[in-house]
This record gives sequence, C-alpha cells and structure tokens, in this order.
Amino acid sequence: MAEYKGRYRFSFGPWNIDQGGDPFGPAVRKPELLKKKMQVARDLGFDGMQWHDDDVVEDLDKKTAAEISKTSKRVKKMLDDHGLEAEFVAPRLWFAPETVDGAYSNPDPKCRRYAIERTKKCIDIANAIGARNIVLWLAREGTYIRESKVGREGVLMIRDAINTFLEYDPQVRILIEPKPNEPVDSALIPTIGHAIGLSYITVDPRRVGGLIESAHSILAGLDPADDMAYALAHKKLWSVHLNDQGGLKFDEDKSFGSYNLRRAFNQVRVLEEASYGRNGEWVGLDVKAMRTQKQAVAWKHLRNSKQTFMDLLEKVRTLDTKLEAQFKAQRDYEELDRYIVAHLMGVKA
Ligand code: XUL
Ligand code: MN
Repeated sequence: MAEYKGRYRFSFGPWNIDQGGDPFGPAVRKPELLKKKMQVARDLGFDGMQWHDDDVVEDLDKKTAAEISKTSKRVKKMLDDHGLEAEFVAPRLWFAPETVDGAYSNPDPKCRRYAIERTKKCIDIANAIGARNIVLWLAREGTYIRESKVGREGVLMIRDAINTFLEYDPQVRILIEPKPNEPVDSALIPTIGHAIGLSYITVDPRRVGGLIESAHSILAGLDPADDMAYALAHKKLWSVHLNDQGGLKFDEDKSFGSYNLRRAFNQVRVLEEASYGRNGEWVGLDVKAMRTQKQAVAWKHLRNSKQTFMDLLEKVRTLDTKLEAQFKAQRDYEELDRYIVAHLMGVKA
C-alpha cells in the first residue's frame, strides 16, 4: 500500500494546557492566555489548533450573533498572526444546565432545542475561523441507569440533530468522537463502529465521519490501531486524538506512548500505511499535563507526544517488512513478536 510521504500536521486544543484541577482537588496552575497557548503551538512546531466553541467565544450562550462574529474574527486574526490554522470546532454540550440529562437526546424538547441552537452557533464560529470540521463528542448522550431512556429513540434523535446541521450548512463535515463512558455510565454511541453506522443513516453520509481518540478506544476495551483501521476501511477517519491510557480507569489523556509503546507504534503504523494526512487530516494530540507539573513547564506533554509520534514513525519506516513477510508466510508469529519487540527496543532480535 502507498505510504504518504508528506509532512504530518499536528494540532492540539487550548484545553490541553490546563490548570490541573481534578474531581478531587482544585486548580494547581494559573490559566494561560490564548496568545501564550498559540505561542507554545508555534514554538513546538504545531500547525494548527482545535477548538471548543466557547474557547473561541467565552460565555457563548450570552452573546449576540454580532458579538460572536466579532470575537471569532479576532481569534482568526490571532491564529493568522501565529501562522496557525483551525482544524475543528466542537460544541461544548455538557456544561450548561440544559444539558444535564443529555443534549440532542435530552428527553426535554426545550433542552434539545438548546443543544441544536448551540451547535448552529458552533458552526458559525467554525466558518468564521476557517474550519470546515465540527467534532461531536457526545458527552451526555447516554444513561446512568438503563431504564431512564429508550436507546433506539436516543440514537434517532442524534441522527435528526446531525441532519439538521448537514442541512444548516451544506459545506460542514461532522466528525463523531465516540467514547463509551464518562461522564455517563453508558454512551449511546460508544465506539467508532457505532459512529460509522450512524453516519450511514444520515441524509448525507459523505459528510459524516469520525475522530478516534486512543484513550476512548482503550476505555471501550478495544485497540485504537484496530479502531483506526476500521474507520480507514470506511474512508471515515477524518481526525485522531492520540494519547494514552492505563487500562480501564478514568479518561487519563496521558502523553502519547507513555503507557504502551507498542500500542502507540501500531497506531502510527496504521496511519502511515493508509497515507493518513493525504486528504488534509490532522494528527491531534488530546493530552494533559500531569497535575504535578509546574506552571512554566506544563507544555512538555505536548512536545513529548509529538516527538514520540515522530520517533515511532521512524520505527515504522525502518521496520524490515520483508523479514516480517517471511515470518508471516511461515506463520511464525512468535518470531514476529520478538522481532517487533526487539525493533522497538533497538536491540537485535
Ligand atoms: C473528552 C474529549 C474532548 C473532545 C472534544 O473526553 O476527548 O476533549 O476531544 O470535545
Ligand atoms: Mn478527545
């Protein structure tokens, strides 16, 4: 299969330089200005940034259309000044009181309307900052107890909402970012298989695809590289959130490759072998600094994740695929296993 020999383009979101608060303790770092975050992106060789709608326009629910447009233009100018592009905008549909019991699948029609209007604002912001992609992390579309919702109805409500957006903007592309749980116990669209299935029942499946986050696949008990391969087979891997995760815990957003290097290697490999990036896809890094990290160095997780990706890319490109093919032909997977481990460690097999 042809490999994409172009340059990978990396992005992250303002939330990836955070204050280190968690459910058990307060912030331990001061907030950084957007300008500073853009400077970090530039200094570390990133080409773009990802956004939540209210990262661009704070207090979005209280803003008029004119205010939204003015602030978005200001952020677009900042991006231009830093030589950065906007990859996507995602509506924050899990914070407002209207979204306590879900957004598009909320049982209350007033709340569903809020979620739809909020997403239309998000699309307007995306257009204003030059992004065509809208990412839907369907945070609260699910249940805490099974009996509280009718799953079939919920899925169709999400489909209807997506149809509304596809019709609202004929250029927009919707990227579903599945996650099996957290904050809900059980999500309606828990995996990329569900997301892609849902895309096919919308009015324009060609404009609905997926964003796979490594940690989310792992939380679903799946291998991120296999999830990516599945989406690639459908031509629906339109972005990734690379990171790492230590098993079935809370969503850790660890640095890429920090927990399981071989799993990270296989993600880079599957992307490289499918020429990921050729159609403008980005490598997003949805990673968090450890809470222990001090203010002045709370960007190293981004540097490290990007560097680990590049180092693993080198491992992918220097893999002896002829030798690998021999092991496969002989069905000697033990030998292949050792060869991969040795290759990753840089020692003789
Ligand atoms: C949540 C998550 C989000 C999305 C964007 O787990 O990953 O940051 O990536 O809304
Ligand atoms: Mn993510």
